[in-house]
Amino acid sequence: MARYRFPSIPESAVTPRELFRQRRRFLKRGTALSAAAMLPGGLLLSDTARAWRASLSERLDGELPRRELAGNETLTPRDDATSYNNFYELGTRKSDPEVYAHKLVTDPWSLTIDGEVDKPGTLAFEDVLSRESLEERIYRLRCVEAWSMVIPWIGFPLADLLKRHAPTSRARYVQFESILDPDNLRGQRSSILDWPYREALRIDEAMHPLTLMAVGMYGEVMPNQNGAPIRLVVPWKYGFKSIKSVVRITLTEERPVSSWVAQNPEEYGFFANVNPEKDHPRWSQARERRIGERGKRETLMFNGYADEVAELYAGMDLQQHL
Ligand SMILES: Nc1nc2c(c(=O)[nH]1)N[C@H]1C(S)=C(S)[C@@H](COP(=O)(O)O)O[C@H]1N2
Ligand SMILES: [Mo]
Repeated sequence: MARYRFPSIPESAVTPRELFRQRRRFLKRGTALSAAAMLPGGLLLSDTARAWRASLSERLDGELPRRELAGNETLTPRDDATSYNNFYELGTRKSDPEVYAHKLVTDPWSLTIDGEVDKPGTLAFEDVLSRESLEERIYRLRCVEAWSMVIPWIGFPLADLLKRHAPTSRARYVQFESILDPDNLRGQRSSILDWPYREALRIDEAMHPLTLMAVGMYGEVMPNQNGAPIRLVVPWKYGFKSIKSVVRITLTEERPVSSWVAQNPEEYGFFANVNPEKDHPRWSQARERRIGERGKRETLMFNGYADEVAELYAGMDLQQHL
């Protein structure tokens, strides 16, 4: 297997990051004046909630290694990336996730890692965070609906987390599960999907160095509408694979059935690799609308990550394996 290398791009090439920093400091000064642990609704944050938010935002203020992995394409404005979303638990309109973001309860949060691992466990989110080194990565995000963005994520490789739990030799797939909370998540009262939202990767895809668990974006803690407190980001696959608000990761021997495959296997495949040569049954995938731009862009094979990931699919017919 060829060795994977990040493209090396000078630090100076892209630096909107100082801008996020300044903005964050500004926001912090503002909130320091209000009662420290009060939420807008007058709810009090639990101690554990305060622990993970405070320690994460402190870490985000420090210098994080950063990698530009979107060919220096312009970042999508933060306001677009947080107001035009797919997060069906909060509603199906693009504006719903921002409007109902406060309905996603992220405090406290825990993450379970189980199945084919020698060291299963359920950890408080702050304990997951404290084990990992964070970095910033700029990736393209391409939705199956033919729109795209360029987003600066903050997170850590999924491989780092999985290795700590010692996958067994039988582990061939990794399944992810989102939060199930129909009392608060209005979308879960409708049956568009079989809840909780589930996704899965083959183990080699999950261990690939580009596969990220993201806990922030644009230099800040992950906004609820983007999948707080922790979500998957797989930049060479259609966006629906990048499952939000993950509560459980299960390693399996058999290939799991993800929510979209269960809903419509003709339209949504297990692999869901971005492929401009394979159209969706109802529309072309050859081009995409970059949010914030006029006109259309050509969609790139594997969303522009072919040099890094094409070898994972060597010998597979990509017209057949959706
Ligand atoms: N739990 C959950 N994860 C999800 C979704 C969802 O509805 N629920 N939508 C997916 C889709 S279709 C896309 S395109 C991306 C969108 O991520 P963003 O809103 O952060 O841009 O999230 C993915 N992850
Ligand atoms: Mo999507």
